[in-house]
Amino acid sequence: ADAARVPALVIGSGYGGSVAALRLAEAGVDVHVVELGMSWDTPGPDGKIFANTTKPDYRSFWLRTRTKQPLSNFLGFPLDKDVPRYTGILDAEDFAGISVYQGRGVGGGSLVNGGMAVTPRRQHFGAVLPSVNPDEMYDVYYPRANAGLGVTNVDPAWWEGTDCYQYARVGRKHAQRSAFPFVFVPNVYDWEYMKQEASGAVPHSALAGEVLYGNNHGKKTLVKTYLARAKATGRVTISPLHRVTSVAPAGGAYTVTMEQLDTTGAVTATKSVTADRVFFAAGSVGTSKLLTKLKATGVLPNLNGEIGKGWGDNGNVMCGRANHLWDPTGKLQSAMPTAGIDNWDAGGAFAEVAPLPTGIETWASFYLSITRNPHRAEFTWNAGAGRVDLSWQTAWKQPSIDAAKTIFDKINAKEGTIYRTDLFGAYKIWGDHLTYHPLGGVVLNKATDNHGRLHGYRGLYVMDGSLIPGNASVNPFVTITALAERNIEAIVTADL
Ligand code: FAE
Repeated sequence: ADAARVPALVIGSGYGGSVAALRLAEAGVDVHVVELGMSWDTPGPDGKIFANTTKPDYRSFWLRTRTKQPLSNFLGFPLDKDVPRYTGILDAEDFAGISVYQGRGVGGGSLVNGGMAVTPRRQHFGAVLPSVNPDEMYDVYYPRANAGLGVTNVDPAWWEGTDCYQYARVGRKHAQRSAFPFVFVPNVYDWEYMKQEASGAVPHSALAGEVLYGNNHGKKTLVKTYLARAKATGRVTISPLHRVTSVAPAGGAYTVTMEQLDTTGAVTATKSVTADRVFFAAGSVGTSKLLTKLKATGVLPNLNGEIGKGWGDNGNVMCGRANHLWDPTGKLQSAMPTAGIDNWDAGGAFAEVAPLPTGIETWASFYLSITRNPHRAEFTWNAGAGRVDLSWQTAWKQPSIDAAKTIFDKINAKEGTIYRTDLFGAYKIWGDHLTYHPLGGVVLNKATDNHGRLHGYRGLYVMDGSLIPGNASVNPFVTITALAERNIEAIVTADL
């Protein structure tokens, strides 16, 4: 990390950063990746690298002394508990009106996410990325991204018979009885591994509920796909536990300043590197916060007025339904979702049939809905507090709740069932306090050109979810990856 000069520095090792690192290295460029979180490669005292979803511990949360579980309550009992402050894997980053969940570590969000790898329906793409030619995306870059990520479909015959997807079959039955389209969704999980979990041949991973705090076996994270290929080029180095704090012009290149952290989050060193080109891939929130601060504090004054704008939550809202006693969802639930209810065109909602892997029968159906929510928030520099604020308001979730109700009010009426009121505390039906899918803040073709080159500075690029203006109509990482593949190809061809 102390090397005086690097040709390319990538900030962050999630989807955008991993694609950039691989393609630059393949083009013969030496790449230095700087990652805020840890390199998750060392087992803890229990012999496992990652903690279980049902038993959060010091590894689970980013610099918190108490867990902040997305489902905070169960049957009236609060679930959160004290944990030692540690550079753990899941960040619940609190802004005034919303908590934004993000992965922390080498591999970014791929470490903690559900692996749902969804390509938006083509007729919706114009609303997702209006300035991008859909032909090139659907002919070239979506296929390239899906191949690079290792996306595949569950074997439908196995899915029909296995105990661990009973909850999804119940979800299908209810969707179909209310005449909603029920769609299978691809995933990056290794299905052969999951079959062996189910037959007892290998250690349980998805079938042990491993997802939110990392997955010890079957999920093909970026560490196993793009980052493995990037490392194999011999041109990529990664510095974990380093936080980039500044990128300043320095005679045609850039001085990148970073803080090294220990596992309590304390800064142990401050370093700087000169980079010819800098690729911002710190995620929608990370990249937006950095650029908003650097513009406002006069470090990068030529960035344009679009910096920090166009942020959305992908319309995320959660809810549970209480099923009848004769309709159990199963005590064994695979943590990797495989299906959704698509009411996007009629009601503005796509509902993932999500697992509730508690290890006991809950008679609950649980859903994460992605909805068409028109609200867009802005990041601004708060000079007094020395931090970046986000203008999102909790009340802005109402259009998302209304959209989700187009599905679940109908299903409840048909089935004679009700919403669960015990999952988010205080008789709340809707999980409207959070998002898993931050998008936007440095929107493509506004804050950058149509390929992610930041306006105002040669050699500065944005590669991550901050380019997508707030909504992807489905789970976002395939689109983030495909857009990064498209943009880096243009940059390698024209700029290097
Ligand atoms: P991301 O993957 O967040 O990577 C950014 C990286 O930059 C992180 O590793 C940060 O630690 C690092 N970083 C941040 N600030 C700095 C800094 N100052 N210096 C150095 N490094 C920094 O960004 N999406 C799906 O498509 N399907 C799913 O099933 C799904 N499930 C999800 C479940 C959960 C619980 C969560 C939290 C997210 C889920 N997502 C899912 C969303 C998906 O993981 C997310 O859209 C992508 O990870 C975003 O990719 P980026 O490359 O934008």
